Amino acid sequence: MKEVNISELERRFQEKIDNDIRIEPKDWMPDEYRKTLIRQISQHAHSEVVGMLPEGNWITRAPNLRRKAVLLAKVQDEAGHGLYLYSAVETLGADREQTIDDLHSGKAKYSSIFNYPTLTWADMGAIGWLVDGAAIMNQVPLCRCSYGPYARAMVRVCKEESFHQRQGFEIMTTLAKGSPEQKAMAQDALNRFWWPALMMFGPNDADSKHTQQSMDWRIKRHTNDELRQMFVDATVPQAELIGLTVPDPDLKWNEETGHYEFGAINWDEFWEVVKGNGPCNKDRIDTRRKAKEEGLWVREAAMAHAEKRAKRKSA
Ligand code: FAQ
Repeated sequence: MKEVNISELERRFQEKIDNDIRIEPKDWMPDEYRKTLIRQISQHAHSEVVGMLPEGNWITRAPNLRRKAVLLAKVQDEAGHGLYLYSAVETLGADREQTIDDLHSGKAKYSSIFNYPTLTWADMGAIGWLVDGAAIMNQVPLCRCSYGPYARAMVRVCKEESFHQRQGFEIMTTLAKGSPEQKAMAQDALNRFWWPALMMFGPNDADSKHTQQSMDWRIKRHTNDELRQMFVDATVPQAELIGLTVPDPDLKWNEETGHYEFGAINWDEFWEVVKGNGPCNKDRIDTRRKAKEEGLWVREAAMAHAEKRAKRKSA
């Protein structure tokens, strides 16, 4: 067989990327491309799984049966997203258990947003509307990501996130139209989740160490700031529609650019949360660790059952 040197492989790889031909698991890829994908997709998977916790706390306290059933379905969808994403990480040669252990040891990151507490029912509305809204803004372009398994997982994830966003907006609309106390609860949830939702998009472009390379590889199709701006432009009119106020005194429409200008993000707070010092970081990781420990007997029983069946089949 003809020997192909690395620079030729790299040239062919980049040519595929430039022509929007998907990279598949068995294709040659540079180590750094593989590493970047493992990092981003595993962080994304962890975010889905940790993201179940703030909402999971409200399943037993949902105000009626319909709300309970819908929230339960949403949280189950998030578990499903985690599973597709962990599978996508495995196609890159990463070990799923190791990836999860890295989350539990505090080595791996997950989205900053899930380290804030959910204090009232209105927070379920704010999370669906703002957090899923931000997730969709970020993830729709990922459906065109250059790595096939990630891009395909995103198609289904985005369909489900879209339902999640609508359920959140519907909760907020109902509360905003309700009693003065209910409207105040919705406003309070918006006040607490607005800025953390803007932080979800990651640091400003000038401070984002991975964006340029990820754009060159067509993993990311937009920069963090571009996506954040798209989110603000889409969401401010929604808040106005339901009579809520975005908690930003510097927010104003710029007629010339056709975009909203918004105030400064507290990046110190963001990095503190990312470093593990947010209000709920410790609680979230402890809960995940406990779930793994307490689920050990289920995994062992499933393995024993599978081994027994395999033995019976081969006998
Ligand atoms: N939180 O150079 P960049 C969801 C880290 S899913 C924590 O800009 P990149 C569904 C970043 O990892 C939400 N860390 O990095 C749901 C990097 O650290 P590293 C999750 C953050 O990768 C809804 C460093 O800062 N979505 O919500 C954050 O180019 C409701 C420098 O940053 C995804 O994961 C942050 N917010 O851009 C579930 C989408 N931002 O790795 C339940 C896929 C940045 O060097 C309920 N991911 N960092 O140690 C992405 O699009 C990208 O990875 C970004 C970051 C945009 C998150």
